Amino acid sequence: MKLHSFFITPNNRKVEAFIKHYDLPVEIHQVSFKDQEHKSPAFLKMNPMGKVPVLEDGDFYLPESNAILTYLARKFPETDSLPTDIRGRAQADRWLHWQSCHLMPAMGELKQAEDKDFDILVPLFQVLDGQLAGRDFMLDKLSVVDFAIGAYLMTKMARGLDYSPYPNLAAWRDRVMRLDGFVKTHVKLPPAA
Ligand SMILES: N[C@@H](CCC(=O)N[C@@H](CS)C(=O)NCC(=O)O)C(=O)O
Repeated sequence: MKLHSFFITPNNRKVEAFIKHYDLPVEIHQVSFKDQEHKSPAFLKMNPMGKVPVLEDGDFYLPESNAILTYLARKFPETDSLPTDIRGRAQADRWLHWQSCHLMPAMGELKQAEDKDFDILVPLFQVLDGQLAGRDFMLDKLSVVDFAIGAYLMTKMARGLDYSPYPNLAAWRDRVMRLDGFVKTHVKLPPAA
């Protein structure tokens, strides 16, 4: 199995962190953005969107980071990282969709904005803080959801935010940052020239 990735972005890092955390037998191939490898005909056969990550499992190609996480969780059930009961699974899906539909667009908008108004994150952080009250992880125990959301709160921009008004979120973020998978995928970039 092979993951086509570009380590620096949260959608890729969440999958790389999951693979490394559970030491899964998945080769990680870093796509060359510089050479536009992700727009090549061979790559577009795997993902016509021309985006990473993509998981290659034999003749099966799967784009979309959260779909990859749940596929890997089911392929390797020993990770015990995705609930199997109908309601638990629905809650996992709910938070994965929340990450793609609410957290990612807000973070993306902020990244582009010249005058950064971080207030856009307040309702989202309040929701996370509420969910994490009395819980160590988003779904009580470690799951794909912690990887999906965690990666977004470890970007360069997210590292500069003040989490002190959200104590449950702050404690969870510290906990998740210390997971093996995130430690192993932490990249220190040189300061911009
Ligand atoms: N919803 C997709 C987003 C994938 C995505 O936007 N990938 C970006 C990197 S995070 C990419 O490949 N950008 C290169 C491009 O669009 O040319 C996912 O969760 O995997």
